[in-house]
Amino acid sequence: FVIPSKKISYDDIEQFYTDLSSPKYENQEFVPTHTSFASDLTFKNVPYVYKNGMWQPIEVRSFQRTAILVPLQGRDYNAKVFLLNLHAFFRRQLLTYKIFIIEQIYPQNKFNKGRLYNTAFNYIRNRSSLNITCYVLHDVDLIPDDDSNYYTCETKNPKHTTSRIRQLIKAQYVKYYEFLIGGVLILTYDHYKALNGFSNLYWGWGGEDDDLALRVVQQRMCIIRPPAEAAIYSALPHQRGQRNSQRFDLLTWSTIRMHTDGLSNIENLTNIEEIKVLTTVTHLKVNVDVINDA
Ligand code: NGS
Repeated sequence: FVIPSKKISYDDIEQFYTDLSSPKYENQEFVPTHTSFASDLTFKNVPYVYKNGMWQPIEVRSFQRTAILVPLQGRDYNAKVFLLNLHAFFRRQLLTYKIFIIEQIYPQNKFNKGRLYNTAFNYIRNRSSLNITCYVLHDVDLIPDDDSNYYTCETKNPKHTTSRIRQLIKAQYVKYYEFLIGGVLILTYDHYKALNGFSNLYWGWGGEDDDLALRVVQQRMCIIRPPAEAAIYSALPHQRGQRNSQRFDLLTWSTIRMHTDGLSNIENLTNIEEIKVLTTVTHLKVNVDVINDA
C-alpha cells in the first residue's frame, strides 16, 4: 500500500477517532491511511521492503534498526489511532523499524508497565536475527506532532522526546516537570542494561517512570532532549488507570533495589502466552504475574 501525502487536521483526527469506536471498524486491519498532521517535511511515497520482520526503505539505508515498544492493557481504541499515525511517521523518517504491542492480559492484575517493558526487552534480545540497535519506549496515547522529532538513539545517553503535550480537545501544549522521562524514551540496549530496566514492583498508574529517572541519575547518565519546538505530542483520550498508592514509598528505596529488581529478575515473574507476528506489528500477550496466578 502507499501512504497518501494529504495532511489531515486535528479535527479530522478527532472525527476519525470517533469513527473508530463504531462497530464498522471492528476487526479492521491496522493499515496506515494518512500522514501526521503537523509534518513540515515534504512527504513522498517511499519504496520499501519488509525484510527480517522489519519495514525498511530501499534506496536509503537507515543507520539504526529500531524497535518500538508499546505496552497496554485494554486500550485497543488508542492503539488503532496510534498505529495509523505512527507507521506513517516512522516511514517519513525513513526508519528501519518494527512495532511491538505488549499487551497485559488478565484484567485482575493492575497495569504493570515496568514488567511489560522488561519482558519485551528480554524477548527481543533473545532474537538476535532482528539485530535491533535502538529501542523506543512509547505510551500508546501519544502522537508526535513534529516530524523533526527524530526517533534515533544517542550513543552516550537516553533521549526523552516528550517535552510538551496537548490534550485532544485543548489546543495548548503543556510542559510537564523537568524530571519527567515518561511518555517516550529512546535508548540503546546498553543503556537499558546499565539501568537494569524498570522496577517490577509498580502496580497501577504512576511512579515507574520516575523510578527509572532515579536509576538514570544513579548511573550518572544524562537525559537528552530534542529542541523544545520539536518535542511536542498530542494525547489521545482515555480513562485514567487506578493510581498506585504505594508509589512514593517505592520511590524512596528506588536506587537501593535497582540491581536486583528489574531486567535481571524478569524471567521468573512474567510469561509471554501468545505471540502474533504480523507484518505491521508483533503482538505479545503477557501474563505479568506468573507467581500469583500459578
Ligand atoms: C507524575 C507521575 C508519573 C507520570 C507523570 C505524568 O505525577 O508517573 O505524572 O503523568 N509520578 C508519580 O505519580 C510519582 S500523565 O499526566 O502524563 O499521565 O508519568
